[in-house]
Amino acid sequence: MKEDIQDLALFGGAPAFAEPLHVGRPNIGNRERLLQRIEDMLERKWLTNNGPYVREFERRIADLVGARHCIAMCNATVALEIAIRAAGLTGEVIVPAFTFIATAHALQWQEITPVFCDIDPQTHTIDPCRVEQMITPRTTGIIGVHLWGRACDIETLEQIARRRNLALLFDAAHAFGCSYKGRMIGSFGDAEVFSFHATKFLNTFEGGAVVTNNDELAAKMRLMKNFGFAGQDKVIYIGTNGKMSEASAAMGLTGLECLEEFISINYRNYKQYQQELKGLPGIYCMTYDEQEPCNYQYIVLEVEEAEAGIDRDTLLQVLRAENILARRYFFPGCHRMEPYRSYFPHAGLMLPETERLVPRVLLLPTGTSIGPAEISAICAIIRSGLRFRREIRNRVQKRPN
Ligand code: T4K
Repeated sequence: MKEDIQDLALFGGAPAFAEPLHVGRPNIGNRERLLQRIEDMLERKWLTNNGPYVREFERRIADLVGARHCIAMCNATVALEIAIRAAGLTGEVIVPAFTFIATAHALQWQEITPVFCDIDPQTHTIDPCRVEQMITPRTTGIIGVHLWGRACDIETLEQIARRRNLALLFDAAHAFGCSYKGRMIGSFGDAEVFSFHATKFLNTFEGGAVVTNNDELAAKMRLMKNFGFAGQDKVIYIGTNGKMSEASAAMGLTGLECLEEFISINYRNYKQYQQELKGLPGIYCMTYDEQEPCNYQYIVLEVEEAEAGIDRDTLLQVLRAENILARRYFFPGCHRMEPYRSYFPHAGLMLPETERLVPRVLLLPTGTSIGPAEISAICAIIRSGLRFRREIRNRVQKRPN
């Protein structure tokens, strides 16, 4: 353990980890099962285009989340684009600025303006009270994001959408395996979109899916993800290539068999971080509602500089020097990235909670490739970071970037 200032890598000690510890390390699942599936796939010589693994994966996902339809896709960004188009969104759509850039880009890509809305500082999700204020005659929809797997205030968003006649979609990229008031995420709003990217709780290497109870929407999205084909020589709609491959679905099916294991490891890691960081001034480890099923995929700290005596970015440097590659998701907020910062240079004025949060959030490594000893070492380094904050601040200020 790093008890002394000389032990910290910033002050000449050896890094705590010889190999980097990443946020977002993939949960792999049972390799033998995966390789067997790949072997079968090669034998079958059916690699993509709605193959048997994709169909099975879609069925399993739909059953698990209690939705009538699951349409598997090549990634969540394309899935969002397709859901947005199929739902008929145009003009302006209200989204949180505190999300991964894909949520906003999926709109702008189709020349729909993302209107950035502030978040609730407790949940980090879109604030329904603010949503009402952002509606204009050009607004056609709302996209809520279940950030970190914690559901938006779905009920209130549904009421607003109904009352104002708006479409309601959810970016559920983080929320596979999570619930809202006892019901699995996946059947709310007009449609919800999961990501199965390598870094997600369940992964298909790259991948995503739209889940919906709306038959018409589902049929449209199935066409759209396959160039609009409604038969071998018949195209009836504009479409793109959003298909998931068989190898991806094989990975997803294998992961689905290991979900309980993934959750229990994530939960164990989460409880250990909570325990070991408890009571540290200015370090707040985000909590999950343990009454709701949840994937516990993200360990999210908020660093309150005034109390901790160290700011988030300095703490990040302390960790990085030790080969702990913590991340500042979702810094600096979509509204401060291009093209949005040029389009809406003053958007931040409408986003006080987002602006307050983005300099504070830090994500720590978790998942199946990290164990109790590593978490103890990470927490000890954070404690040392706070203990030696004055010396660290001087050292970091002197370092070139
Ligand atoms: N909506 C939301 C709210 C999202 O968070 C995302 C994606 C989307 C929509 C869109 O979903 P997809 O279209 O991607 O399905 C990563 C992911 O690429 C992205 O999927 C994810 N959110 C976002 C939060 O994180 P980057 O730019 O941070 O990726 P990168 O390469 O820096 O990797 C992240 C960390 O994961 C690093 O510490 C390294 C580690 N890693 C990554 C990969 C790919 C591994 O250890 N192994 C790997 O194979 O975006």
